[in-house]
Amino acid sequence: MRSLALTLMFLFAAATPAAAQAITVEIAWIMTPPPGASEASAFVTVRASADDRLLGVSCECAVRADLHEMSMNGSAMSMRPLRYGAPVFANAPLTMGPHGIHIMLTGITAPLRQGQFVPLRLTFRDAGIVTANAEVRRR
Ligand SMILES: [Cu+2]
Repeated sequence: MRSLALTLMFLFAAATPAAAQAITVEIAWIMTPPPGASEASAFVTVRASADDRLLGVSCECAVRADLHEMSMNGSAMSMRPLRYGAPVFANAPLTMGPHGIHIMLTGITAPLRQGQFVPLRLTFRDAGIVTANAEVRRR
């Protein structure tokens, strides 16, 4: 009986979220797509108080939001999906950019206008869902 109680204690401990994992969104923006475009790229810079992993993104502004990474394929840049997400280390922010990791918004559901703010839902392995208000801008 005693060992069952201990087991249960461990189970509850495991089910409790890691103490106050804090995510700070420092930058969040969406590159203004050309008129009529069905795709856009979004970028965030996030800091974590402990190692974490960005597993996925969603946005009401698009049918799909995927994590991509640009890489050199011979002499051409190409992008590939980050199937296992992107790590965020406690001592280094995750910094996205047009030539690196980005969020690919596919199937834009309404025009993204310059100056508009659009919520991005970021799902982290430990911190859970964090909403980032992304500004639509050129650069
Ligand atoms: Cu992409």
